[in-house]
Amino acid sequence: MAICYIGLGSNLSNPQRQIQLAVQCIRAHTGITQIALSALYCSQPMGPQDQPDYMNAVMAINTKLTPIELLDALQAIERQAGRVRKGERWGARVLDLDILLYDQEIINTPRLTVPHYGMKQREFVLIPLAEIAPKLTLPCNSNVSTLAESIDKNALTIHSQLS
Ligand code: PH2
Ligand code: MG
Ligand code: MG
Repeated sequence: MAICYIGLGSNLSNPQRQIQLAVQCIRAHTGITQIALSALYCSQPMGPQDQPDYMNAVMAINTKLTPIELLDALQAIERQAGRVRKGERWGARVLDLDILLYDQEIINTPRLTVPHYGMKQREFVLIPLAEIAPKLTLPCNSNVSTLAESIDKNALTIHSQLS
């Protein structure tokens, strides 16, 4: 069993509903058990500014899936939500499910980079992550709360609690 952290994001087609549905799909997977779920946060878009604000959350899970099996499962949920990959970097999306951490593993393959390459620079990842796992340390030895306290909040706000 591995402990993993998943970043959830959406800024199209009722983002709050997309995130709540994705949470339910992840919980429904037989190989995954939820350990913790952050609040739902409203965040300013990172990247192109001509796109709607995002909703973001982070979920902690226990899983018997391998990293690639987990990636396949999350991408299937993204597709089910109607996501089409347009290739625009940091562009608008119906649903984005990112593996942030898989235990303390470091994975560098063409399909998968773990820890997520941008997580230490993103307030919409670090702050929800610190909410549910303040004592967590990354493979690089950085403490999540310390990173979250020193990052620019960029107008990040708690929108609501997920159920
Ligand atoms: N995801 C992106 C690009 N920009 N901005 C916010 N606020 N939240 C995201 O999840 C996000 C983003 C691509 O994955
Ligand atoms: Mg992403
Ligand atoms: Mg992604």
